[in-house]
Amino acid sequence: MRTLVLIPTYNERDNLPLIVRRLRDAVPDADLLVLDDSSPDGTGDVADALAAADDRVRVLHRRGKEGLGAAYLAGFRQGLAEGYDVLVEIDADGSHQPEQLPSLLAELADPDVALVIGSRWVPGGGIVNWPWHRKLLSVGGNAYIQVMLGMPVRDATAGFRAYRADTLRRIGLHDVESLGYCFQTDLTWRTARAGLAIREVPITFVEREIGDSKMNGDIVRESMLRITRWGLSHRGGQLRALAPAPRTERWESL
Ligand SMILES: Nc1nc2c(ncn2[C@@H]2O[C@H](COP(=O)(O)OP(=O)(O)OP(=O)(O)O)[C@@H](O)[C@H]2O)c(=O)[nH]1
Ligand SMILES: [Mg+2]
Repeated sequence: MRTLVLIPTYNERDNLPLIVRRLRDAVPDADLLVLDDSSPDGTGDVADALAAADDRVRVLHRRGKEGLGAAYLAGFRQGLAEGYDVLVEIDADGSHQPEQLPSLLAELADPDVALVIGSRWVPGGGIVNWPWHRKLLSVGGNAYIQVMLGMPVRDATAGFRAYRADTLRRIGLHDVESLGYCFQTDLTWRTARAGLAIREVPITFVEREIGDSKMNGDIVRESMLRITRWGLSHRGGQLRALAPAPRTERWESL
């Protein structure tokens, strides 16, 4: 399967060479596409140098910081146009370990599987070096998603994933509005609603050692708002389906 690994970057100058080297070792047959939002720290130049030294590495330079979702959408568009079979998402900061990517890709060998998520919250998965408040945010966020959307997924916010290209074509990307990390939940929800199979494999998430997090209050608020909206519409639909048919319809059928 032709595989394209998408690596979004914003100020990851020191992390990018490390993740690219680890990916080239772990999945030598995959192509890599760096999605850089004109990082002020010069990550784009570092990416260009890596691309110049290796035919399998390319860079998509974007105008400015537009959020993780927008960067991935641009990468998906390019990967689908180029005919890749599998599109992978991975953070540039070392939190997702390239050495665990083959175990995600192995699950896609089953043609019924549409999306594989590297999960922190299935048996065998875990987190190294996260402070308690980040764990709480992840556990709480996933619990809220369960209550509102009822998806059979333990780690719907996870950003280490492998999509079958067909899945992205089927779920429709033209009207995705999520900008921040909510993008991950959004696409998980679309995949589940399309009736496609999602599988989770355990991963160990390692907190970044170099550079700064881009997580902020706006990102959390966007997730809360959108998930609440999707949940109300979903649960409302379930309630309407349970309600008895209106009287007039019963008279008509007499
Ligand atoms: N192109 C692009 N990449 C982004 C943007 N925001 C975040 N990223 C990248 O997305 C990945 C995840 O972002 P992080 O800042 O590590 O967020 P996080 O993993 O939730 O936070 P930490 O655990 O603190 O690292 C990293 O590779 C970032 O460089 C963005 O607006 N545009
Ligand atoms: Mg990170």
